Order: sequence, then structure tokens, then C-alpha cells
Amino acid sequence: MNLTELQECKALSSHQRNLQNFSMRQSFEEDKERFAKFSIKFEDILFDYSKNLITQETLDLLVKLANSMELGSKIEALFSGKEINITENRAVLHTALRQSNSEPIFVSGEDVIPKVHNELNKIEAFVKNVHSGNFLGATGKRLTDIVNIGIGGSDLGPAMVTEALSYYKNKDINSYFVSNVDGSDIITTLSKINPETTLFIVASKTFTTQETMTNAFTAKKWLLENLTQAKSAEIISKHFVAISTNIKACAEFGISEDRIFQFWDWVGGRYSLWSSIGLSIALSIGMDNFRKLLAGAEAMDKHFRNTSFDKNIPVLMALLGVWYINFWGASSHCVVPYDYYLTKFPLFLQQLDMESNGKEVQIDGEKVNYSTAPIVWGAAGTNAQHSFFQLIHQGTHLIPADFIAFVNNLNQSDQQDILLSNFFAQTEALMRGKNSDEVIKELKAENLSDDKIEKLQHHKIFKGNKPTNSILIKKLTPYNLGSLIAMYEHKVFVQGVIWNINSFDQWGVELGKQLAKKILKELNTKDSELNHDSSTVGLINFCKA
Ligand code: G6Q
Repeated sequence: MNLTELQECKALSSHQRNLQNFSMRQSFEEDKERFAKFSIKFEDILFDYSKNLITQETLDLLVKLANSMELGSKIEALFSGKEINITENRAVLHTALRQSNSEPIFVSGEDVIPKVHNELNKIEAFVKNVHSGNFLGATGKRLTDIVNIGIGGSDLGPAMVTEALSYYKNKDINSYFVSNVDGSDIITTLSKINPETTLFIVASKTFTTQETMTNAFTAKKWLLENLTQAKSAEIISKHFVAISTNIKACAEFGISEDRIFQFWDWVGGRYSLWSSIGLSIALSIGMDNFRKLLAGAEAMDKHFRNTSFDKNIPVLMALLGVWYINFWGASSHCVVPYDYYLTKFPLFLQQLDMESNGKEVQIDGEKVNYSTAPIVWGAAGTNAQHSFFQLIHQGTHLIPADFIAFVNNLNQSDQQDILLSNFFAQTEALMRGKNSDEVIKELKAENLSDDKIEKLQHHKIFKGNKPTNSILIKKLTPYNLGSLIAMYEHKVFVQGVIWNINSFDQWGVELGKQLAKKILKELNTKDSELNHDSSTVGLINFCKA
């Protein structure tokens, strides 16, 4: 399929040419209803997309594009468990993980919902037993240090949510996340914890991932060396749990069946925080809060599945992204949460978006001749204002950005107005800019000479017209966070549909893994023959020497 040849794309290209001189500032001045027209309220969330380079016609054309890509039937295929991950022959059912009712969803003839609910109940019982002190460590002490060992999808989601919801955490539980194969990661973590009170969660869908298994074996050795008063089998069984689809490998590691939590191949790694991969979250915030997280995501699922595209938040977010990437040449997308607790959110979104849609072939293998996933980046505001915002305001790239904030602060309300005023001011400044008349007037008011004004004015002009979405949420709660994450998951899905790519595989990470295995052997063998380019040989030899 050639997307760019679609009538809908041609119409959008020509519409974009007509908007070359479009001014958001002017549009706001002329149309007092612009915010009312281009904003949506959903439960506690306000999605304001009025500060974009759009008119009603833009949205109509984008919705037509979504229809021509059969978005409606593709959303149904997602929710109903069709094998839409065609390179791995898998359904994609993270939405089933948060379905609270028992309406069946079949995968290979089997209803998955009872399995999902059983596993949640198993997690609930485990969390209660740990919190109540019913499950103790091998020396009889309570388990209070929880270390999740996992990487990628088995780390980023749980780590992000655990931090984001740390306000709600069980005060007795300390959570740690070890992911990197760099030994400094696990060693620094081990130096902070007490073996007698530590529970390791080995989170790995495959239970073969090099980084995770290496760290798990290091953790096992550390426990066996430091808990000499207990028997080794008891140490493993009381201080380790596993989360995996590979039950056999978990058992071989020594983890007993009742401490193995399952998930299934129809849950993609980066979509897995809702499954038992979320055990570290549940241990930190408690099962009631974990279920609220799921409920918030489920509410967003319903909104996404049942709302017409022109009122559908994830669909609109996705279409706006497509508008900038494919018709305005934007190559990146910035996400700025104005909330300290969401510091890791941009990191999480990087994997979600770029691993899902960083693809150059379409579903049928044909190469794309258009851009796909943007480079996703960002950092928490207001800190980001003092680092990279200069480039968004006055640099040469077009960088659409999402601003996210909560109206009510969880801790300290005195400073909240300052935080929010910065959010609002930044999106206003990006939209309005400051023209030369305004700059000159300002400089004259400072009594500067004409010569100085002439020299300075060009540096002080802001072009404005920079697009932003504002996502304003009443309060950071487990429920609202669940909705927010699901909103981005569905945005990524919709963009994959428009670009006609498989958002659910990640073959691009394989080649490096294969080569690393070969090089690892070479690093460990004396005088091995090195069959690489001269740069790689040079690097290996430098280390060996
Ligand atoms: C995510 C990816 C990837 C995966 C990690 C860890 O969608 O598949 O990030 O989560 O490679 O894999 P395991 O869970 O199998 O250890």
C-alpha cells in the first residue's frame, strides 16, 4: 500500500499548503470558541488540543484518513483478540488484562478472561500475605525490600508506575528496580538492602533475557552467601518469585510453583504492566490501588472503543501526531509532565512509542515511503524549561509537545499555582510568540538606544505558532494514571494503523543481541580470531590489552 497515494493524504497535503500562513494566535483572536471546539473532557481529564496548527477542516480530513485505513474495524480486531501481531502470530490483548467483567475473549478457542482474573486473585493473595507478615523471609523476618529484576517492558512500566504512585505506597515497603547488565546497577542496590528482608521478583516474559538472568544469578549468589543460617532451597523459595510465560525455566531456577506468576504470549512486554508484571506495583501500593489503576485503564479502553473519532482522545492525539510527522515534517515529539512523580513517564513513553512504531516496513513487508514513529523525548517541568525549552521556542525544528499536569498537588498546595502558571505560560508563549513590534516596544520601555534595539531585537523575537496538547487531570490517583497510560497506548496503536505497520513486534533489537553473544566469547578467549570490521576489532583489542 502506498499511503501517500491515498486521496485522503493528497487532500491533507494540499490542505497543509493552504495553511502555510495559518496563525494560531490570529485564530484564537478571531474565534472565541476555539478552545470549546477543540477540547474534550473525559472523567477527570481535560484534553485541550486547541493550540495546534489545525482548523475544523484539518480534523475532518484526518478523520477521513483514519476511516480510509479502516481504523474502526482494526480497533475491534485489537479488543476481540485477533492475531494482529502478524510476524509473531499473536493476539494483542493488554486490554483484556484490565477487563473487569467476565465477557469472554477467545484466543485459540480458549477464553482468556478467567485466567486473567485468577492470576489477579493470586497476586492479591500474595500481596496480602507479604504485607501482613504471613510470608516471611528464611530467617523469619518480614519482607520489606522488594527488588524487581527485569528489563525493557519488564522494568520500565512497573518502575515508572511505582514511582508515579509512591505517594500511595505502603510505608513498610521499599521498592528497587534493577535492569542494567552493568554490574554497578545490582551492586549498588544490594548495598542498600538487607538479605533477610529482601524479596527478589525476577520479571521476564521469556526467562532467558541475558541482563535479567545475569542479575538474577548475582542476586541468588548474594543471598546464599549472606544468609548462611538458612538452607539454600528455603532461601530461594522464600526470597524469590518469578513472573514469566516460561514456567519450566522458572522451576529450573529453583522457584517453586506457587511463587511463579504467569502471563501470556498475547501480552507484549511494553504493554505488560497490567499483568502479573505489575506485582512490584501491587506490592508497593497495595492491591486495591492496583485494581484502581486497572479500572482507570479500562475506562479509557471503553472511551477509545466506543467514542466517535472526532471526540476520541487517543484517536485525536494520534491523528495530530500524524499531521505533524507526515505533513509538516516533524521528526520528534516532546512530552513534559509538570509533576515530579511523573519524571520517568517520558522514558516509559519512549519505549512504548519508539519500539512499537519505529518500523520501516508495512504489514505486508513492503517498505514505507513516509515517516513513522517520532523520536519521543522529554523531561519533567519546570526543570525542562531551564534546559531544552530554548530550542522548542527559538530553534529551527518543529517540535509538537504534550504538556501534562494535575490540578491538585498531592503534597504541597502552596507551590501548586506557581507550577501550573508555568505550564500555562509555556503553552501560551509557544502559541503566541512575540513579534518584532512587541519586542521593540519592550526594549524602548527599557530606554535602550536605537542602535542597541536594532542589535538585540532579532534575538528576542519568538515566532510562536508552536503546537502543544495540554492534558490536565484533577489529581494524580492510581485510577487517573491508569487512564493516562492507556490513552498513550491507544495513541500508539492508532498511529500504527495509519502507517500500516505492526506495532507489536520488535525485531530491531535482535541483531545487536546476536552479535553481543559472539563478542562476549571473544572477550573471554585469549588469541581468538576476530572476524569483524577494523573498528570493532580495535575496540575489542583495546579492552583485552
Ligand atoms: C517489549 C520488549 C522488550 C522486553 C525485554 C525483556 O515490548 O519485548 O523490552 O520486554 O526485552 O524481555 P523479557 O521480559 O522476556 O525478559
